[in-house]
Amino acid sequence: MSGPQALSIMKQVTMLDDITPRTATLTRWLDRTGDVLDEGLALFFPAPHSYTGEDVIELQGHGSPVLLRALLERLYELGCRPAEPGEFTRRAVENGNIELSQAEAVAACIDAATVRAGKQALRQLQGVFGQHINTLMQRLTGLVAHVEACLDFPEEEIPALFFEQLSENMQETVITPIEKLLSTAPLGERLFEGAVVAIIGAPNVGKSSLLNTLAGRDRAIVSNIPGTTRDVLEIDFEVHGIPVRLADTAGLRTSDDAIEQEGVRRAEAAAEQADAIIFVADASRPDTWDTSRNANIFLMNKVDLVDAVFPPQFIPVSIKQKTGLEQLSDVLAKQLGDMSLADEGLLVTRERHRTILLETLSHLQAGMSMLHSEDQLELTAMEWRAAWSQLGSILGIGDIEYILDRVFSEFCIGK
Ligand SMILES: Nc1nc2c(ncn2[C@@H]2O[C@H](COP(=O)(O)OP(=O)(O)O)[C@@H](O)[C@H]2O)c(=O)[nH]1
Ligand SMILES: [Mg+2]
Repeated sequence: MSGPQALSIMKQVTMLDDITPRTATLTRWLDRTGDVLDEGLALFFPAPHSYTGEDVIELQGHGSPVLLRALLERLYELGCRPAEPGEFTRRAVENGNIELSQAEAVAACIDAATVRAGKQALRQLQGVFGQHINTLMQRLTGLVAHVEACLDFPEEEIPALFFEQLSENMQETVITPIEKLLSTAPLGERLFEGAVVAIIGAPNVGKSSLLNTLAGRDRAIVSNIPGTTRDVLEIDFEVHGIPVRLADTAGLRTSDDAIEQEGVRRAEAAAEQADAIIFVADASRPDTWDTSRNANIFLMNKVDLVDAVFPPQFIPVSIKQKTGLEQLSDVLAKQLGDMSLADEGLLVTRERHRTILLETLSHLQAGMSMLHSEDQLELTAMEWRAAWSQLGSILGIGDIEYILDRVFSEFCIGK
């Protein structure tokens, strides 16, 4: 519970007269007739040093959904209402406890599917990303101030070097850093949204074996009978900390069997929607070495069988002997946007941020393109101010209601 009445409602439902702040207190909560609903812990975080910045009460029960519902009913009677999705975090933003990109990081921490994603979310929660945006905004403010100064004193002669220096400064201290930030978006977004990878290839080349190996367990049926896999089978795993949904498919071939035909159709559909496609060939069967396939990664499997010379784009592996699989992971991670970033402090992890940064860039560049004569200075200043507002919306500065609604609609309830 969060809000000015949280404490008094807690006292009514638990019959506690008082509670020590930030100390777990064993208590019971009661229904309307005074019957005990459950026994558990009560915690009180007084304003302003709480998550939301308001008085916050936590009641920790045994977790039976039925008893929890009964407790909620009682709390509603006493004046509570269910929180909107993300409302606790929203209040934290509105009360100035955290800025908006930190609030988004809370959602990311909850959603993180891999340790690497979790670490990235935590950095954002600690405000590293927000601070960087803040620095860019400050630099931008300084540069806009230069332009405005010229506008305010039109009678002053503008030195010839002025435009050149200004645009150089803008490029180096604002535009280039934003471009650099944007280049991290493919990885950053993948870390949280995950990637879909499809395995395709002729029947019997080892597609299902590959899925099982990457999954670390026998998920797909492997056999030497071509046409064993007939449906699309998916497993979740991770490469270099990037969550991946891997789809094993039916072997691509013409078949009279109606079910297998449908399997091939589904295989093609899965490949179309994938972020990356792994095409598998069989080293002992040159008829499977189809280099014209639309794929991102070409694997030559079963190199344990023959010592063949094959087209250079193929990565040699033997799933049976587990050789070459590390190289496959590296290539796959790279394909999914991974770059060996020494410092992952600054990744763009959300589509909202990417869109804003792109918009910011286009305003900055529009301003740059008009930065050669005095009569268009006004327009440059306008574009750059627009860029500043864009950046501000990452942190929640600007049309706050609109931005908050958009961000918190993605939250789960109760956070
Ligand atoms: N020698 C050898 N056999 C393999 C290798 N990988 C898979 N196989 C065998 O190839 C056959 C077909 O494998 P499977 O994964 O079902 O192929 P799929 O039809 O492409 O899914 C099975 O008998 C596997 O044991 C490998 O690296 N070396
Ligand atoms: Mg198969």
